[in-house]
Amino acid sequence: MNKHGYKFSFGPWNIHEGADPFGPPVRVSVDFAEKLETLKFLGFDAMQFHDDDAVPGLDGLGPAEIRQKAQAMKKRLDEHGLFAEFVAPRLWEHPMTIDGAFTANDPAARAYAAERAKKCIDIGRELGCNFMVLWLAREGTYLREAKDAVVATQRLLEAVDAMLAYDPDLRIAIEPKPNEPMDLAYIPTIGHALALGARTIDPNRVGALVESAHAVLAGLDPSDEMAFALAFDKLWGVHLNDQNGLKFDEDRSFGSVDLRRAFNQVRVLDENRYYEKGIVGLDVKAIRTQPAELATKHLSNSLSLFLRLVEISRALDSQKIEELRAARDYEELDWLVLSALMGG
Ligand code: 3MF
Ligand code: MG
Repeated sequence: MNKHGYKFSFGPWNIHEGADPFGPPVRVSVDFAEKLETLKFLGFDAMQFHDDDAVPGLDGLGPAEIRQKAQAMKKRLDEHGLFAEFVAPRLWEHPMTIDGAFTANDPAARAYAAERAKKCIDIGRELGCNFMVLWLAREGTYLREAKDAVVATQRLLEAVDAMLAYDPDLRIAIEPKPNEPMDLAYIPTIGHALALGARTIDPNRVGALVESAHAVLAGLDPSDEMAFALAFDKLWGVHLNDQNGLKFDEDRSFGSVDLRRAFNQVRVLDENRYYEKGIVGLDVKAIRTQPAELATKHLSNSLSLFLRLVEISRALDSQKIEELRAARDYEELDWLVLSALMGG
């Protein structure tokens, strides 16, 4: 398949059993080996990892065991001609992280988070991947008075500094999200992520990852969030998906809700040569009604849609667009884009 210069990834959590807060799993769980085969079969290039996707049960393991298991995972990836795009510390499932990880009020919980982050970095090193994505899941509050937001922000900065100091080769992309699982998160937008990065001990090693649905949940346009990071060379990752308004995090197939919004994300990435800079990551889930044997179409559809939109974007008449901008005829420009999306 001609991928127009792009490389694609997804994470093992994107092949999902379909459980939601109101009902149990509806699909059998697929083991990691099969997910790896599927990734390769569908034409993806890289796997996204949480630390415990790469080394299950790592909280109960010592450093030597963790290293050994991570090396075994690296071998499996190599055998498939795949690589790890990033390793993300899963700092939201362990009982110690109930009140947040780096911003927990309990010092023992913060110490747990710091140790877990180091284990994640160790795993990345063994996977040949010095790139961490940091989704700050529970760093926020259910009620505002529960934590001091200024202290919490300083604690996040200290935590990122500690990770940068632990490994001089590490690069971190912060993945903002405004809510869920918390009511209010401390790092809700790309602006927050980049401001935090700018105050660390090594700003050159901190960037951002934009997830389409997270931007929509913040009431923002994903392509503008991407553009803001691209303007400063800080867009180091994307999680493409879609989201129908201000609801729970839906992780719908890319472009399935708002095709034009998807088009504008592809366009800003393509016009800024993102294919030379990063991987096109998906963070999509099959809807719960999808039968188990048909539960990878959200992945293949998202990838195909991205490539179709690249073609549409590249085929647009750029001279015509410049003329319409100069004439301020944005209604005609609107029609040009809509016509292209409807097939010309
Ligand atoms: C939650 C997310 C996360 C992150 C992942 C990698 C579980 O809304 O998007 O997926 O993408 O933890 O950082
Ligand atoms: Mg994500």
